[in-house]
Amino acid sequence: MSYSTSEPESRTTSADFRPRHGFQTNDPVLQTIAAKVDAGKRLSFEDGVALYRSGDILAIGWMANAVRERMHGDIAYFNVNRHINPTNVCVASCRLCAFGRKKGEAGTYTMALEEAWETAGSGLTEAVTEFHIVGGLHPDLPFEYFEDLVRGLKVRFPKVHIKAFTMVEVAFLAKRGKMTIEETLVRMKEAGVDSLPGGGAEIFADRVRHIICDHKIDGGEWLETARTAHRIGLKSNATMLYGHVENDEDRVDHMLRLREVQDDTGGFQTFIPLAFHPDNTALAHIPKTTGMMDLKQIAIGRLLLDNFPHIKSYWQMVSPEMAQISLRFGADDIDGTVIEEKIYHDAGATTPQGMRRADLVRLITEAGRVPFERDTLYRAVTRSEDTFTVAV
Ligand code: V47
Repeated sequence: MSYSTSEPESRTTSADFRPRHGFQTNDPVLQTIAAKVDAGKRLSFEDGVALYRSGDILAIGWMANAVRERMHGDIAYFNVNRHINPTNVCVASCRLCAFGRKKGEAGTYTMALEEAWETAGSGLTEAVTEFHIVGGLHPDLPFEYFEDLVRGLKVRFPKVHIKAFTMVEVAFLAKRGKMTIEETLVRMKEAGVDSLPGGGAEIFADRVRHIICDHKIDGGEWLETARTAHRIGLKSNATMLYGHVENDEDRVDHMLRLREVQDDTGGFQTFIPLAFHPDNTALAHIPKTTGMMDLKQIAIGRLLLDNFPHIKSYWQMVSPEMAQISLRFGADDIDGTVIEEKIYHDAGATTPQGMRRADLVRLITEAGRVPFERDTLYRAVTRSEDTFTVAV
């Protein structure tokens, strides 16, 4: 298959945007927030908390949908991607995680480079445009392993965008390799990393991080690593893990800290709220998130993060059905084909491992949106029988 791409600006419809339905709520707090949203004014910390405390999901969804349609019209983005997790060996022991395992424990794996390259090409029935690569913090793998992994992928799949390594992995590899964050990112970029995924952000508040991931870099270090990536020209995403021990204030604080960095760098592309999956983790006693919370999270993300171009409802995480409905509650992206997912499936996810391109198109179309195949940088992908082109 072949593909080509075009610039995203041409697809916005802000000039002629008019909400299609009237806004209704009896809640005076939401009415005040709606007036701000309508005027394009930035929402405050207190507004964010008030949105979480409200049960009026239709009013919240209406506002988020209005913003989403102002930015993207009816377009809903998806991509054809493949996840690769080179190792599950991890020194961190995060309570939130069911994927990572200590060295020597049962069930550990580390891909040889040949195996990783072979995995990249397997299940490739629809010509992926992105490899999404994240893994454990392996105590012994040298930095060169990751450089060689990326270089080898670029040689074998020169057209495929490599979105690789979370801020947490970058900081870990920097420390182990006795390099600065910037040196590490520059070497990764030279090897062929094109952008960074948004993982490892969890919740920035120290109190929460101490409970769910106390061996990881702290929130300030995550944000500083993102700033550095953006400064050297690497775009990234940003995630937020919700539905565990955090409260409304922690979530709002997390998003406002992201918004602050984005004001300075403009380097974030997409915000991805991730619903916590408790099975097989040290926090297995925590109940799974509910539909109400999942929808609210997407909508509030869209409303608070006024400087983020995209909000993704990751179908693997919230289910294809919920991702589809999210396209009317603030989301403009549902992620991609994925092909092989390990992190959530180890934590009890019952979603499929991957979806076909046609399934994603159907989900979007039935939501009354217009499916738009994007590459990682949101350029249009045009496919022909046996190849694809990205308009630049
Ligand atoms: O960083 C780990 C989370 C993240 C669990 O950038 C868990 O396009 C829920 O970041 N329950 C990795 N979440 C995934 C990720 C991601 C996914 C899709 C797209 C993009 C993107 C990024 O998954 C981790 C962590 O925050 N995670 N364990 C769990 N039990």
